[in-house]
Amino acid sequence: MNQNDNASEGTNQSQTVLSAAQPTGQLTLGNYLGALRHWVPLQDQYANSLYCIVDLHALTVRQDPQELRQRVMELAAIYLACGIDPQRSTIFIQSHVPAHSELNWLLSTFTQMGELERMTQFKEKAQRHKTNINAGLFSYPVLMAADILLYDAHKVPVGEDQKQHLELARDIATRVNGVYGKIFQVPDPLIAKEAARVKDLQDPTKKMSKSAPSELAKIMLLDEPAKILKKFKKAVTDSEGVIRYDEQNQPGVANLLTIFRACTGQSEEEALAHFSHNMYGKLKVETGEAVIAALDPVRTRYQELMDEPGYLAGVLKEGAVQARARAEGVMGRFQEALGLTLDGTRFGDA
Ligand code: ATP
Ligand code: LTN
Repeated sequence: MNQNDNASEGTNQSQTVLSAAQPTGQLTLGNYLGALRHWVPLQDQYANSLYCIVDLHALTVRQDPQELRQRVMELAAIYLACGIDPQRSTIFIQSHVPAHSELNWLLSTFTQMGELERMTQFKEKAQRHKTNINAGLFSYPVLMAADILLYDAHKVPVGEDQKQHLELARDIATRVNGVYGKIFQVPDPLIAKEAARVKDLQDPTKKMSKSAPSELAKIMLLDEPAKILKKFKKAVTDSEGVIRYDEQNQPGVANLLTIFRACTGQSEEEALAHFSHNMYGKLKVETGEAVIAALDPVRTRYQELMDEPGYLAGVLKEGAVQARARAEGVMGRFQEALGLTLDGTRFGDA
């Protein structure tokens, strides 16, 4: 992982890591290579890790309630199957910790409309959705800032597409601290050096997105091996006929090389040497095979976990209890600073 230039000082062991994904459908290979697979080793490097299932963010698109419940459990199983260890990390559902919504409101009063208007993800999504461009979609990054600032997170491992949202979280935290003294920890993004933006297999100028309408465009984490191979065989490349790493002119080939390297651990030189004198067919098949090998243990473990719904519920319940307790410190500090407490408390608090 690439430590941000502004990374704050301090030992890892006393720092907190937080990240999240939306329960909006099965995760893609992009989510895995750009984000989730990096979460696992961070558990060894940092004392505290929190991994959230952001169901409130998912509501920016209309969800079927039954399906949303199912997807939350599936995402919890994916977290565990990827190697997030509930003994060391707090795994929880965003809406089960009401402080996320409360902090979201408070932070929205420290966020300028113009800042949100500049968010490229909002602009893209607003264009794509066409209808139901709701205020939640617009203020989505404020809720994300709340997720992070609520736990004094130092490091936030995410894919490249979240960089702008992280910048906003930093700006909001710095702004609040400038007025009231140190209320929030200013978080640093942790963006992977490799595969931080896995591309769509049918349009390699776009990121691989779980909401892409074309099935062939995306590899889902739980796809059967035969399906994975088929999708790679149909991946869009170009007519150059040469395997080299040129993101500008050969984005499809560059994407396949990136995925191949992320799944095999090979350097750019090794991968290029491996495929020298070969045609695209071999690159596609071997990339597919490398992905199958990388995802196989995740799929197997996922299936075992989905047969244990009681265990999954227990992990999420314990996670919510831990997260609620942790959120109290920051919320108390901020409420006090804003003048929302009377005699140091809020009526109705225990
Ligand atoms: P959508 O694609 O539907 O907009 P998403 O997959 O981007 O949703 P999340 O599920 O919240 O949204 O993403 C979880 C993590 O995966 C985030 O850290 C995000 O940066 C990362 N990620 C998503 N897509 C990619 C990609 N194509 N390459 C690398 N990382 C990605
Ligand atoms: N916005 C992110 C998901 C997300 C997140 C977070 C990531 C919501 N809250 C807090 C890291 C930390 C996305 O769309 N990928």
